Amino acid sequence: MSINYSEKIPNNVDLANDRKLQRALEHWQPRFLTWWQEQGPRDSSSDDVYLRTAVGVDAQGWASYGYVKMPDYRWGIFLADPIADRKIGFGDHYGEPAWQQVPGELRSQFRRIIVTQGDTEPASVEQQHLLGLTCPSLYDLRNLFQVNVEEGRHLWAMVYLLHGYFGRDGREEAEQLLARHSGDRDNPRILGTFNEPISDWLSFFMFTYFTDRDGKFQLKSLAESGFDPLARTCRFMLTEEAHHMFVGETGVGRVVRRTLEVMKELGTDDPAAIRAHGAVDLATIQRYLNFWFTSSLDLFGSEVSSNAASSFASGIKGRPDEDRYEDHVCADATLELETPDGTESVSLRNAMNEVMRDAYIKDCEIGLKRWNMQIKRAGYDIVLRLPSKHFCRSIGAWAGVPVDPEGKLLDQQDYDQRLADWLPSESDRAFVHSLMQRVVEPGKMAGWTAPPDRGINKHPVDYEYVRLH
Ligand code: BYC
Ligand code: FE
Ligand code: FE
Repeated sequence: MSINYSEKIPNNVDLANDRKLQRALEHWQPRFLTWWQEQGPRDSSSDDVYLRTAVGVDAQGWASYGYVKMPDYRWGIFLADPIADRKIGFGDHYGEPAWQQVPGELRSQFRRIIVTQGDTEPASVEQQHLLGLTCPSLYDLRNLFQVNVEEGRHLWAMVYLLHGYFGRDGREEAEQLLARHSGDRDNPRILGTFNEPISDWLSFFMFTYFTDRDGKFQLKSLAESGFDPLARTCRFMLTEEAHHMFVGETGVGRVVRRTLEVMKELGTDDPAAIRAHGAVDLATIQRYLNFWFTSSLDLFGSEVSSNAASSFASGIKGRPDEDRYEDHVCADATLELETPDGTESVSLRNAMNEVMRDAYIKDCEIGLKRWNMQIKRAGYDIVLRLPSKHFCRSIGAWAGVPVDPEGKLLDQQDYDQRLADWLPSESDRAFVHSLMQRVVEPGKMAGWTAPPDRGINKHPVDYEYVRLH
């Protein structure tokens, strides 16, 4: 089905033939726009931004480019095409037809997961609210705004499900999605990472590399869901997600490249000298990486989780790329799990969060390899590393356990003393903040980052990606 852009809410779900749902969503729409004006990118509403908008879900349709003022962006509801006779691919209902409605007995579990997913999307926009004011280039500013409008659309995707399939409860949850705010003391966002400030661009690049990648894995596992509208919506969201992680991978890579240039120019790897020259030393980059990676590991939940087991058993949430596994039921399988008290054998269903976390960690390694290749080619013997998955955890079996980045258990006192070597200190943050100066001349880059290899949609790097007003 093609997307009807003459409607208030572009969609490929035949909204025009469901007047009640259409009215409910049109009622929510102005609230979303008010939220966007208040919590979205600051002072950006009259800028013309070179953005990609989805005009169809097929290979050609989903990436149509042009200048848009963000409040006029066409946030729409798009589901990937249905798969005929789709069957549930895992758990106790393996092989049964996928559901077009939410089974009554699974309603509250589905609602909780959809709300949690939906909550992260506007949260990230709130976290990035002020970043535009200190953009390192117009190219980066445009990418920030692209990520922001798409996270806004991801919120729409979840609100559509809440309104369409969860009645009054769903409508109430949709209101709450605009009422909670990132970092709000009284009414914060649901998951930890989404209450952390993203007040500098190094954090933004780490967040889009590590935290959007949690998004990729959670969406992949929900794309397996027995509830077909959820699966289809997540499949389409994943096509957009790739760009967010691209922004993170190339963003960190460019910071590293600039640091290497400065190291070469100065003939030293002394952090103080590099900083004095306006670049970020590799040790600081490593500390930022440690922070965002470990915070994102917590997003997978506890190693042993009855929630995870019941989501898998009942067909709510599968494993990312479920068809790569042989056993889709996992009734008797077990997993050896490392806990602070030694190795424990647990039922695989209970360990699904850990299975996902391990797949995620493997995926995280790819960017590190690329960044390290640059460092090696520049002739330096320094390696960026992912810390142990037990380091600095706040959720699960390792929460609060004093483990160093190599995974070694330490005395609490020892650990506390060395933490500043491993995580960004106040002075690291103050230094990184001091670099954040706005650069908006087309093609110009802030001194702490290298330019990208190429521009967007075949345009040159010095294209006027945002026309500021
Ligand atoms: N912080 O059994 P447990 C994205 C809660 S990112 C705070 O261990 P479970 C995006 C948990 O909610 C993808 N609380 O875990 C990225 C539960 O609370 P209740 C987001 C946490 O339930 C960038 C309790 O602890 N999508 O899209 O198996 C930009 C015990 O839970 C945390 C999803 O997460 C935490 N880190 O799994 C924009 C998918 N971890 O219910 C967007 C939907 C756990 O007892 N969510 N808790 O009050 C889920 O599937 C699951 O809720 C979780 C947790 C994987 C998050
Ligand atoms: Fe998203
Ligand atoms: Fe994203």
